[in-house]
Amino acid sequence: MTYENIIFEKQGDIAVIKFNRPKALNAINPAMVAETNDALDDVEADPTARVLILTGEGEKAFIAGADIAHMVNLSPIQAREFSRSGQDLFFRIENLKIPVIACVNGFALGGGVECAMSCDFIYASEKAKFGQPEINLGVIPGFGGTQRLSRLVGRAMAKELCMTGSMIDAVEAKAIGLVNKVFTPDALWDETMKTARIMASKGKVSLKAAKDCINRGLNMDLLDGCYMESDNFGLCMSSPDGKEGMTAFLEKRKPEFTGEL
Ligand code: DAK
Repeated sequence: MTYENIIFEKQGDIAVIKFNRPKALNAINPAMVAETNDALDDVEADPTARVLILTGEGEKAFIAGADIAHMVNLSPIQAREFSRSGQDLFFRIENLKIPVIACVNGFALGGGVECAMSCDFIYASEKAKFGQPEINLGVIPGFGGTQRLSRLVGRAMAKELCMTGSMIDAVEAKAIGLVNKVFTPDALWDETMKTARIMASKGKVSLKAAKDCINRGLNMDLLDGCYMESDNFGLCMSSPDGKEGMTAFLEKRKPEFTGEL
């Protein structure tokens, strides 16, 4: 597939998807959803891809939301389909078998912040702005925002953001737990890559197990979550990388994780 709405590349074992409609501040349209799904097929099929980074092309935006020009004329059935296609994509990102970092370089609004929240965590530029402005358009978030935002920042803060449509800057986004770290615009990419490389050097099975346990455990009670953790712990122990990690420690050397299953 030739991509027109994203740029997809590999930098060593790090896969990168850049949303690429800078003239429309990278607003999400159906073609961008389809291309991103296609790139994710490649990422999933590529055993050498260890971490995925999502970011926006251009200096202004990560994603400024769903494409309003596309949405304005949708029938209710088409709107539901569009909403489902975005939700399915974001579930796919959330459950991807490798870690995903959102590198938010500018506006992350509406579908943009919803996309970022489906990643494992968010790094942001000092210039980034976050918000769920759908209320200003007479609608509500349609790509999971009411659900993921409330789980991340709590229901009162999620309500304030969804019910006022106000934007917050990166420092405030960090203060409420939406963003992990904030960097100068110049440092953002290098710092994101640095963290991606750290994760890429770890064992594949244990990365996936940590991701699954935290994602799925949040929807369980503590006891069931801890039982799930025990099962995953056992799985990691029996993986080649688990054996290598512990053997390397005892032999006082650096582990060499191969990602072998
Ligand atoms: N859609 C389409 N075009 C957009 C866009 C968007 N979300 N955001 C920006 N653009 C376009 C602008 O129209 C403009 O195009 P031209 O006029 O140059 O052709 C270009 O990008 C540059 O934008 P501005 O000139 O406005 O740039 P400024 O720096 O002055 O302002 C801004 C930047 C981000 C504050 C402003 O562009 C803005 O407010 N944008 C809209 C942000 C927004 O409301 N985002 C949320 C979109 S709604 C659902 C499914 C999904 C959703 C809801 C329901 N169902 C189907 C039920 C999700 C909804 C959303 O995400």
